[in-house]
Amino acid sequence: MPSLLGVTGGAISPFGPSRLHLVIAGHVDHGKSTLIGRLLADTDSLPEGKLDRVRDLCDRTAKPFEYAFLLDALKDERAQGITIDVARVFFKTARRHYMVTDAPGHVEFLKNMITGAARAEAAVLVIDACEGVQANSQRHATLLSMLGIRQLAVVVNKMDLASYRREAFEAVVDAFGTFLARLGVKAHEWIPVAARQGGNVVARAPEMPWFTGHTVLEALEAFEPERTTVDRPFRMPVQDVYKFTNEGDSRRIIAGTVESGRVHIGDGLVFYPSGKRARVATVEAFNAPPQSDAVAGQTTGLTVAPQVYTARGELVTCEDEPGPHVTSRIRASLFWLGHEPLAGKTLLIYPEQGLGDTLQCMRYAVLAAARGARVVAEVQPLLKSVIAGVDGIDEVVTEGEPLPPHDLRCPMLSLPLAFGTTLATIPNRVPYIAAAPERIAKWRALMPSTGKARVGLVWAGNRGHHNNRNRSIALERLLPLLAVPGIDWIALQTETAGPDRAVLDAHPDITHLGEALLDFGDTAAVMAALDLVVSVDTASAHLAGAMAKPVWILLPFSPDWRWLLDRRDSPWYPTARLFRQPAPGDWASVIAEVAQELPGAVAGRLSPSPACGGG
Ligand SMILES: Nc1nc2c(ncn2[C@@H]2O[C@H](COP(=O)(O)OP(=O)(O)OP(=O)(O)O)[C@@H](O)[C@H]2O)c(=O)[nH]1
Ligand SMILES: [Mg+2]
Repeated sequence: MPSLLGVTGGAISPFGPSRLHLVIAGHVDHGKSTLIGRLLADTDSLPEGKLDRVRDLCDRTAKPFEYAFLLDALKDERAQGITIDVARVFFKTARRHYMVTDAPGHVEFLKNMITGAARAEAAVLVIDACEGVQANSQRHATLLSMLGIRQLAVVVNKMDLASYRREAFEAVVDAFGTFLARLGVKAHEWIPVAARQGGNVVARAPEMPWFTGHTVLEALEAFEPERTTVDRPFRMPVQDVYKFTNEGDSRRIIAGTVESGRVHIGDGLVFYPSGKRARVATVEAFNAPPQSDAVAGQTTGLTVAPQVYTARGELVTCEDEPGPHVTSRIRASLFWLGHEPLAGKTLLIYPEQGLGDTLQCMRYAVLAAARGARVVAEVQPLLKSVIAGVDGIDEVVTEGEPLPPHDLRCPMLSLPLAFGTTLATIPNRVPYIAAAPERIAKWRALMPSTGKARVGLVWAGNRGHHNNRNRSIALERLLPLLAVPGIDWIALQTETAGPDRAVLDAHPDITHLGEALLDFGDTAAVMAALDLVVSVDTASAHLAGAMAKPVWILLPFSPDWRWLLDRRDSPWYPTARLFRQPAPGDWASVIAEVAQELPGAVAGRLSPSPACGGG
């Protein structure tokens, strides 16, 4: 007996009490509709003949069969293989009924996704094992958490394309787990799936014997439905008060819709915020005899005794149930993009990307302060000591610490947008970061004091960065620079491994301070005593630029957006010089150019900015 109640783009079918509303979200094409189609097919939930009809249609139109066609009913959806509007499907198991919302994954249909997810009690987020975490995987997770959906299973789909390898699954778990942790969300389940083939949807996938967790269906069965609104305390906002006088009628009816709970004749009521009290005398209904009670969802009218004066806007509650929280102040932190005045407000700025981005965007703190804001900066732990002294910042917290109260919030990389920055108006007064004097003294004592120019060297970025392969250089390739006379080289690289380590061991003439640097406060203190920093595109380059240190930045052919194209200088950092690869992968030309420029530069002894501590 088919248990599919309907496949609709709109109306919800009414269920009995045991039901769960689920939303399937995730990036475009990661297989959401396919997962649901497979779930329906494998639980025998499709109407008689439906699967055959869709297969038939595909044959006749010479299209490969897609399980998604069971959901994607619009002509454009099938033609383009994309979900545009949400579709709702219903199926049931022995345990309960499910309403499943299939959300579109394309960014253009984000608002449809929000509408579809708004009432869900649990979510499944689908991620393609090969494509990994994409923009809308993150957006959807953020929106689900904002909608208050706390039950989440993450499906890593298309495992067949990843040869069912455990490492492919675990890479997604790692990457997305880190993202979710930052949102304060914990997934209940992580499931490797091949939706098209059906592996781990309802039946176990024999190709993945290493996975012993729940299948998708088992995970759904483990979700808990939210308490229904009838189980909650009684709440009815007063919509109006009707007074009838016809034929001696003296009723004064308090009308409204019951938002939650239940009320009976005789119940004691409390009105908020006035605090007035009365008892229910009658429960009225329009064109129907009086009732004995009213429940959530019902539009009703109450008469009370004794008669109290109440008006539209008050909230009716029951006296023996928990009352509402009454306040005249609402604490909210609003997303700020430059429109609201900042005077007298506390603005939280927080990181969303790498350390370099934080260092680069710190320049905006002083601008926010100039508009009258108290600025709280949330920063990565390695940056705390160096950011603490930045002008315009009143308080620094590290990621994960409790946030102080604030009125407005802006992610750091949105600060240029909030301040209307254009190429011509980039705020570039440097230095805006300085090293702490006591740290400078400590590190200066560890520097060579031969009278030669001191040049800092950073050859690799964060190994976790997706573009690290393109922006880092093996230390060995930089050895030609060591031949330039008149220079003491100071290696600032904090992590050194394998071949780089061997080069350092073979070159005691390089002072390697990197591994002793505990955080960027230490790096800043070392930089304060340098004449020049030569760095690949990583956080140290930003730090040197923010300290107004002469810094030469070695860039890949296709550089990060902030370095623009075809120019040797940076409008963000007046003391920076950019050395660009003339062709993809061509570090040899970059290194040759640096080697050629260095003698002249050190002969002139690039004088360090006095504000940075001197060398
Ligand atoms: N190889 C393989 N392909 C799959 C799998 N699951 C889905 N696909 C394919 O991926 C493509 C996209 O699948 P859909 O289910 O339409 O993806 P979606 O997430 O619903 O896409 P939107 O709703 O448009 O965001 C289709 O061609 C599917 O056949 C899988 O497990 N393995
Ligand atoms: Mg879809």
